[in-house]
Formats: sequence, C-alpha cells, structure tokens
Amino acid sequence: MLRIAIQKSGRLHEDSLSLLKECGIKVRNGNGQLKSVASNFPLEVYFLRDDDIPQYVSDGVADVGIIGKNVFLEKEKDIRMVTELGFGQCRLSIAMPKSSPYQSFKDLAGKKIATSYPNLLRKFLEERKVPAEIHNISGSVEIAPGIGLADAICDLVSSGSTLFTNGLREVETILYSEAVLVNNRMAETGETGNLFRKLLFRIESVKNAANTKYIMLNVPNVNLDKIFNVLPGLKSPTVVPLAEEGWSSVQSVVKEDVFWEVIEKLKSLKAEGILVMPIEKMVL
Ligand code: PRT
Ligand code: ZN
Repeated sequence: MLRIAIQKSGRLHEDSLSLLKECGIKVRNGNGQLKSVASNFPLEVYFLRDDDIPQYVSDGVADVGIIGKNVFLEKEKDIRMVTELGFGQCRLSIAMPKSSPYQSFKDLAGKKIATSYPNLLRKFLEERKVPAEIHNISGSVEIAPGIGLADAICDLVSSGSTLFTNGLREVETILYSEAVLVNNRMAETGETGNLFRKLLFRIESVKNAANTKYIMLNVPNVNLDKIFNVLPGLKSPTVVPLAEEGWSSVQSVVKEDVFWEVIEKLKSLKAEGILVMPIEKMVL
C-alpha cells in the first residue's frame, strides 16, 4: 500500500484530490476524515496540515506528499522533490509600505522583516550580505507593518490583492512556487517503489495532457507542407485523404499558449472545418 499525504483543507486540497481523480484513483473524502483508502488503487491518503507533511514524509509515516515548493524548501527535511504539479502557483516576496522609498535590496539593511518563512528569507539576505532582522510570526503577516511590528514583510503572494489592501508593495521576489510531489528515499524501493512509479507515470501523463489540445482540420493538399510547419504535433501530424480530390484531413496536438496564433496561421493557409478537442491523458 502506498501512503500519500495531502493538505486537509486549504488552497492545495481540492487540486490534490482532483489530480488523484485524473489519475483514475477514487478517493472518498468525508467530513473531517484523517485518512481514506482508495477503492481502485492500493493507495492510502492522509489529510494533514501542509506544514506537517514534510515531517511525516521524512519520518516514513507517509511515502509521498503534495505540498507547495515554498514549504518543501522552508522545512529543509530529508525528503526529495520529485516533480512540479502545475497548480498552487504563487511567489514568496518581500513587501514594504507603499510610501517607503526602495531602490534595491540594500535598502533592507537594518530593517525588521516579519515572515513565516525565516529560512528562505535568511538565505536570501545572507546571499546578498544584507544585515536585516527577521521577525518570525505565523499568520496575518501582512498586518505587521501597519501595527508597527515590522518595517517589511516576506510572504506568499498570488493576485497581490492582500498586499494592496494593506497598503504594501512588492519589492523583491525570493521564490516562484507551485505544488510539488515529494517522497522519501524508501518510497522508491521494493513494492512501495513499484506503486510509486505507477502513480508517477499516471501523474506525468495527466501533466503532459494539461495545456494541450487535439486539433483536426481539412486543408488543401497544396498547402500541406506549410501546415506541417505550423503544426509540429507529437512526432508528425496524421494526414488522411478526404473524399474530395486535392484535400486532406490533418490531426495534431497544439499547446494552449500558442493556440490562437496557430489557428490564425492555419486559416490563412485555407484550413477549413477546424475542430478542437480536450486531451485527457498523454502517454509519451
Ligand atoms: O491549514 P494548513 O496549514 O494546511 O494551510 P495554510 O493556511 O498554511 O496554507 P494555505 O492553504 O493558505 O496554502 C497552502 C499552499 O498554497 C501554500 O503553501 C502555497 O504553496 C500555496 N499558495 C498559493 C498560497 C497562495 N497561493 C496564497 N495566496 N498560500 C497562501 N497564500 C496566501 C498568502 O499567504 C497571503 O495571505 O494568500 C494571501 C495572498 O493572496 P493574494 O491573492 O491576495 O495575493
Ligand atoms: Zn500551513
């Protein structure tokens, strides 16, 4: 049985469960449950506070975990980061009251900075040889400057609206973070290792499919070569002749971020009947 620790509630909870679901693993998550056994994969799921997950994984109570990269790097436990998961994106930044002058990190010298990420902040300051005071607090870091507890903060930011409503502006970004899969050394050995590789294979297939679309279109044969340049696909596009003389149907895979650009080019090459479909899994 493979044991995975995920966040009990909070920003990573839903996406962690969704990822397991997309991997074809059914997990029931009742109210306040501490653990649950998947019905169709030998997986036990532990629901924990994200801060506790690194310890549980390093102690071997759980084999695998899903946490923010920020927590992985801050906790400095004996666990390894296996892969990024593409959700829970945020950044760890230093912010100061809007009115404070700020030109470079040198201006942090002598300042008191409130944070729940003392290790990551210390590293940032030490690397730049900036003598600043770190004030370690847990929770509601953003109110520290307003109540005179600190001159600056170092906290997670996603939309920036928390900083904005507290009259703060971001001055330095220490780390870009997202959810990551972590494990301990033992999780890669024996029967646990086999199950872990099975889970990882499914996760990679789900990740490969994310942000890609399957596209089908009809094109005049005279433009096929130009169309191939626009549509690289996995190996090469699939081409099937149409009943109508001089035309073919082309099928390929397109990355979401260049999608509209590709469509415009295809249209200018006289492509017709363009169909776009979501891809659920991509096994490479
Ligand atoms: O109870 P537990 O300890 O498990 O939960 P928690 O409250 O410690 O964590 P939670 O659920 O807030 O965050 C879990 C993980 O989500 C973090 O470790 C990050 O990896 C990731 N994440 C992504 C974020 C954010 N975005 C985020 N915006 N974690 C926290 N925030 C907070 C931030 O601290 C600040 O208070 O949201 C506020 C800023 O948000 P914006 O949108 O106003 O900028
Ligand atoms: Zn937490």
